[in-house]
Amino acid sequence: MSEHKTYKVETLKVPKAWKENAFIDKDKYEKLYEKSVEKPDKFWGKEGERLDWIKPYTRVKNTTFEFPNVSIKWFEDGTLNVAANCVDRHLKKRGKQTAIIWEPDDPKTPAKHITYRELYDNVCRLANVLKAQGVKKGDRVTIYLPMIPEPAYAMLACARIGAVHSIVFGGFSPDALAGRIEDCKSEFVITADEGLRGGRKIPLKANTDTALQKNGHVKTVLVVRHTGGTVPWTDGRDVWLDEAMAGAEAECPPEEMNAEDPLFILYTSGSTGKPKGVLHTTGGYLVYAAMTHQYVFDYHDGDVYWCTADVGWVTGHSYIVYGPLANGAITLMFEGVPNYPDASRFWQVVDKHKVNIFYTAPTAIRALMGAGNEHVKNTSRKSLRLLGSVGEPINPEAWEWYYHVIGEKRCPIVDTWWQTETGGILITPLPGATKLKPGSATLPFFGVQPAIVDADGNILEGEAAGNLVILDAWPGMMRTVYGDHQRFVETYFSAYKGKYFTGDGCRRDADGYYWITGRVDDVINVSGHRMGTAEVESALVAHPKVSEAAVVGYPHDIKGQGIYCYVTLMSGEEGSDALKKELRDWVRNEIGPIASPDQIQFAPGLPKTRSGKIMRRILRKIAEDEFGNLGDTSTLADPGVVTDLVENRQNRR
Ligand code: 6R9
Repeated sequence: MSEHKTYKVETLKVPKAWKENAFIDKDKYEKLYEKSVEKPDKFWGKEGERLDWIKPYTRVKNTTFEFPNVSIKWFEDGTLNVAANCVDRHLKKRGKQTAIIWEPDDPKTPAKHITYRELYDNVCRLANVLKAQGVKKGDRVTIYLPMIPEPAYAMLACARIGAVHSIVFGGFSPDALAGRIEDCKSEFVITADEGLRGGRKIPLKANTDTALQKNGHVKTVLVVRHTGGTVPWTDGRDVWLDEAMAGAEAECPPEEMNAEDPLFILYTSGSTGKPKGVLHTTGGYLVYAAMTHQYVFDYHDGDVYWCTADVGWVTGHSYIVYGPLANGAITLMFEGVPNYPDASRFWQVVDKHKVNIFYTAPTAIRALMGAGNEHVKNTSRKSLRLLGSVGEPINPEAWEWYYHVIGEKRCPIVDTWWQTETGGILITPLPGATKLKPGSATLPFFGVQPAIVDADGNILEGEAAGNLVILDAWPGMMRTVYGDHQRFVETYFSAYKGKYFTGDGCRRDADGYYWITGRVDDVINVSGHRMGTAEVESALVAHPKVSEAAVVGYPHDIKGQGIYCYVTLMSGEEGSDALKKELRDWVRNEIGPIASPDQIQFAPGLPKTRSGKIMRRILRKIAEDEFGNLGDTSTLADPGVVTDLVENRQNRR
């Protein structure tokens, strides 16, 4: 990668061309930011007007972070419908405009352009199918679909009738799906015959059936016919969605929802226990998703906007579906992967659909950078105006490559920091306002008050490094953990009382710019996918030959972090390459391919304190190949285990 080293951007001033085009310049950012934190009721009261309300709100902000009485309500006496805001209200002006461009996995399969009128018909029909199956306001609907237009129809159909969707990423295993169906007691599942990614089929319907062997309460499985592959079928429970929609009416009145009624649940990993059902509600979430989509991506009417995330993650929720459609945008959904049929695929899609705004993850950028510039140079990319990054810290080398090679120095890069819990982007440049520094997510969005605290929770001023917290509420934030408000309060508000704790470490430089350094808890970020080390550990110990396991992250060139597993076997069992493979397959099966271990080290023992706590600090160091500096090991019950761990380390550089 030496050819990239010659680029060196320290601080990039906002060029005139960006400023002229943008909604927000520096002056406006500073004035509005101040207003947003000083007079939040006034600021957000005005912003709320970007939506169509059935009954306008009179109260704007009613929130407290006070432990343990945390309570978040925005626009609480207003009513509205999310689907009406994302679809119906655009029909007059944009009925014939494309809402969704769908680009399939195989470049030889024709793309689809779905207009707002067609989107309306599909959403209404699907909403009527749900109703006919008995789905009522407040019911949970689990969606397990590939990257085709149907998940967008399904999300909006749920929103239209007041049902709460819970999307499960199509790469998750039957077990992971079963757990998520169980947790929210969902009686309805929408899936497809098969998914398609990089030419490979994913047996979604078969996975669903496996998951449902454990969930007797599911009444209906709606199945999208996508690849046409044969699937197992249960009469009386399974329904082909195309057939049901063909027979359904294309009109369905939107349900009047309170601003604080639930919109969706999305499961995400934490440092302990099972994934949490993050709950987002209706009014504040949509205001925030729409506003951030407009200003961060500087979205103007007619722009073609492409976010490469999967709808199974929060980025897909807020920035493929809800934010863009609330703004009447043209949003592209891509079924495939960056390197199929080859590493030019992203840029070919950009050229094919004249994409103006492109939003992806650092892991994809690093992988494509590694594939070589010839895969970029054979495309034009002239349509691109703005580039975005999300999911993990972007290393300066990848930033520079993205900026110079992909954007040809024409496109600002917005490095957007946020979380499933935050609902939308919190720290980010605004393209017409913010000087860029490669690797920094820069400054807070309107209404967001970040702070850096030390281990005791003292707020640090000026240049500082510590843990990132947010001091006050914003409209897009999660409201609770589904079914477990106590867990919500404990997880996010107990470490630093009265403050929302992000789980991320952070540094602030002399210009007040924020540099996110990564998770400080036992959450790892593998190719932008977030997972708890505890989840991988419990998958491993579920294997009959495993007695104990400890999992840590370690730096990985492409994935950001790799998964390093220390495994202690049951007595009498012998470690071998065959067993490593078996364990790898086992974890893929238990959680999904994204959790596949990169390194497995068999260990006779794990470093524990006398009270039996595993000292992960030591395991992280060894996984990083930094064994020369293990720190204090004197509190270990048996310091001898460390010698063996170092001798048999897997990641030697
Ligand atoms: C949107 C999303 C959240 C975690 C977050 C942080 C990391 C996300 C980042 C970033 C540095 C960025 N993260 N964006 N770190 N710079 N621009 O990714 O949500 O899947 O919940 O992950 O991802 O560690 O805490 P989610």
